[in-house]
Amino acid sequence: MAHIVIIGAGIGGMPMAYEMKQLARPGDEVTVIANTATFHFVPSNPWVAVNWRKRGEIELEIAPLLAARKIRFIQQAAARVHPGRNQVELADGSFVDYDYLVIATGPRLAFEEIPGLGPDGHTQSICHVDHATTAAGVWSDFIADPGPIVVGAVQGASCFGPAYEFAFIMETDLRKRKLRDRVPMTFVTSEPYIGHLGLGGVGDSKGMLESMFRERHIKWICNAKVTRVEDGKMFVTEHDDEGKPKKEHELPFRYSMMLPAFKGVDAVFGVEGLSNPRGFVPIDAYQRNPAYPNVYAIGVCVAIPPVETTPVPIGTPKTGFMIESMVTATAKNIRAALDGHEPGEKATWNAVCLADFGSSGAAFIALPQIPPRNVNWVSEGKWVHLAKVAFEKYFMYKVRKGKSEPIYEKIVMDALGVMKLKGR
Ligand code: FAD
Ligand code: DCQ
Repeated sequence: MAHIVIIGAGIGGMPMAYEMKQLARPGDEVTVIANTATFHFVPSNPWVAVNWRKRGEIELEIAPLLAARKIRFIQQAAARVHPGRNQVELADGSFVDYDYLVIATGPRLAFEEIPGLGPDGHTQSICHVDHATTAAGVWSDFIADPGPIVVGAVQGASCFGPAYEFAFIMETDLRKRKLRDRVPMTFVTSEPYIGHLGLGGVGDSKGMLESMFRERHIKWICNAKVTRVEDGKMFVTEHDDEGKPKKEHELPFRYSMMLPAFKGVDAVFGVEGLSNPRGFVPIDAYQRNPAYPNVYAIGVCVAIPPVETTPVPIGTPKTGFMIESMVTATAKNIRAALDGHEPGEKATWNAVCLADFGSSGAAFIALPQIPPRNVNWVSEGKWVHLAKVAFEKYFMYKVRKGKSEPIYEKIVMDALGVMKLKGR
């Protein structure tokens, strides 16, 4: 009988544990190692940061959920993966043996790459619920004494959607409070143009988001590198199309949230063959690490090349639908390996996403990720805001009930022509 170990209990890790348990043979053991007691629905962090959600509403205790499904839970950080000896070293110095390992650790937030960036410096973050909770307190103070906002994503970032979401969400909150007139807003991004999203744009995301920025009086700077942040001031170098410095900006702010670049977590960083120079885990078409084929990776910790070269380097986003597709493929491929078969399931790296803008939102489908595409669609409207709230409730329900993808989700997705698994 086999021991399947999953590191991480987030958007990828929890569904992975459920799907794996369901697909494993009766005697196989499934174990989750996570450094937190709670699961968080990360896409709702922007709402936490403006006090539209309390953190308790988007978090669930992991231990009882896993215990109810006979999945073992070790609440500790994985300190190091030793793929040569099929072991995970835990923070307390003990070791866990595995036959199959699934790495689902999400990003390490690389604030240290820019002096003054991040919650230990002078900008807020929404990437982790702890940060969003801190940001919510700072937002309350800001509301009492507003001033300029700088929001966006730094060089090397890959996750741009939440930066746009948060700009529009703050803007909506300020308008509701009749404070918008006191808050000049600037969007600073390493993308070559507004709406690139790390995807080379989706539909006319450039036109749509530029237009929304214009309508809401949000200025923008593209091809931007943030060189340093001081208390209340961001130093930004704007680059030309060749990637040469074009203009220096000193942007005063009273509130700032910037998406950092992501790296892989320390537990895999520098492990020969297991991770690339940024600490991301390379995988083959079947989610397996080429050097250690009994090690699989899913979610943000996976190495994916940029969609195209840009003047200021940026990465490609890994969104929820793609992650769920990786989960399903991995569970099926591990089951095939258990049965002594070759893997057969490939995830489809489609970007399907709901982005919330406070009272409206934008839905996009990019299929495949790299243009030109068969489906290249973006649509804006109030329905997306409502759909995102519904999706949050649905995902929380799914994690609470231990469900892997139910049939009606598949019907909706099939109807959209977005297949999670290739060739199905
Ligand atoms: P995570 O959900 O971050 O989970 C990682 C887990 O691993 C966590 O439980 C963490 O505690 C644990 N962990 C980390 N290191 C260790 C260790 N050493 N040992 C043990 N455990 C460890 N995508 C969408 O499709 N739609 C959206 O609307 C959307 N919004 C987003 C908003 C924000 C603010 C961000 C940052 C991302 C958003 N994404 C969205 C992208 C993506 O869906 C999320 O980043 C998602 O959380 C990634 O899932 P994951 O499982 O890879 O990582
Ligand atoms: O897992 C998802 C996730 O959480 C990480 C999101 O964040 C909110 C998502 O947006 C997934 C899968 C998504 C995509 C959800 C797409 C729903 C599409 C419904 C479209 C209905 C059209 C009629």
